Amino acid sequence: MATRYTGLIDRYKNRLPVSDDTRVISIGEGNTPLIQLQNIPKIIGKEVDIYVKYEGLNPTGSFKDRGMTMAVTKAVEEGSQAIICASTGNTSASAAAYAVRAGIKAFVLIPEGKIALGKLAQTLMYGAEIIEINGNFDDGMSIVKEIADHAPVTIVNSINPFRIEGQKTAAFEIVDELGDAPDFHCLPVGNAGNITAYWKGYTEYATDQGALTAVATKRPVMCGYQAAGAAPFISGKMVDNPETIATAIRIGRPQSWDFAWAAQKESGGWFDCFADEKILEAHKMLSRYEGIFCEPASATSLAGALKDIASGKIPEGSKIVCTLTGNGLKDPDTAISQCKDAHPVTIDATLDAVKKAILDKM
Ligand code: AN7
Repeated sequence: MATRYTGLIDRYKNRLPVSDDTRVISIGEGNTPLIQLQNIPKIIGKEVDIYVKYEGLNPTGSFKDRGMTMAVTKAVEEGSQAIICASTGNTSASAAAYAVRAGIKAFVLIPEGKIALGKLAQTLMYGAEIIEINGNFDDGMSIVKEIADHAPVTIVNSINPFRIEGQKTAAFEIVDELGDAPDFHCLPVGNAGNITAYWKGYTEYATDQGALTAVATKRPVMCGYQAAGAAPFISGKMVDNPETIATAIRIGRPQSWDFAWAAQKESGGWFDCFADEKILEAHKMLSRYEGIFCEPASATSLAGALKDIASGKIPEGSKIVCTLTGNGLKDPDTAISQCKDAHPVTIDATLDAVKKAILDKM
């Protein structure tokens, strides 16, 4: 029997709002690696079992593809000819790609000068209609929420419930691989769609909603981590001028505010926030100690896990999953600026010179 993987909608169609007649818009998203960390637990000297869900290996390099396959599939099913989103970069890249696949138009509102280079490159290549605004993500989001009354476009931000449906499959994959839910699930929080989606996925698997039988005996404690300059879940109120080097989560007015609080409360979890330096430290640790290159915002999940493991809030013996939401290649500028300690050498193209260069470094 052929086993070609054809995307998360095909894999989880029993638990998603599609029928046999639905034309599925897929680029093979999902099925991303759940990688067990080997070196970082030794370095921190704690008995913990940490996995990272490496969402940077989705077709456009971020977890957004999970929600986008579902949102664009439904938009097309409903006869939509165009989609729109506000974005800090990853949603726009994903929307642009899935619009191409569907043969419809994508409009993306992005904050001028605040999009990581790789995300801009992708969105340009996919041929989306890019609208740069003199404002931040939250400004774009508030316009997008009104635009559907004025133009024939479908919103594909995570306020579109089909986005959450698609993204919940990441929790399914984790439980399917581990055999049960982990004890703790750590993730970066920006607009708060993803924490909402994971909680929905874990809940469905633990409570036998959907077409299949319950596969998880429990749900994890949900830990949501933000950048200190963009941390409305820590201050308990919306933030007007969010700032962080982790531009993906430079968001002050999360749309899934109530859902995220529900996930935190129902799971017995918590929110915390980190200075940019701490986020970048975790970003570099993943590359230097595990060979895993994620984008800065993604590393917020590990920064949080490490702090809470060190304090004992996450006890030894725990099984922990950290979502790494996007690929490191998304933000080459921040990556390069993180590597001032690297000293590439330029030498003559001769055997002797190369030999000397190697022996000098041994
Ligand atoms: C790498 O692309 O909001 O809490 O417009 O790109 O579900 O918003 C991106 C969000 C974490 C936060 N990590 O997830 C956008 C956008 C990365 C991200 C988040 C984002 P949510």
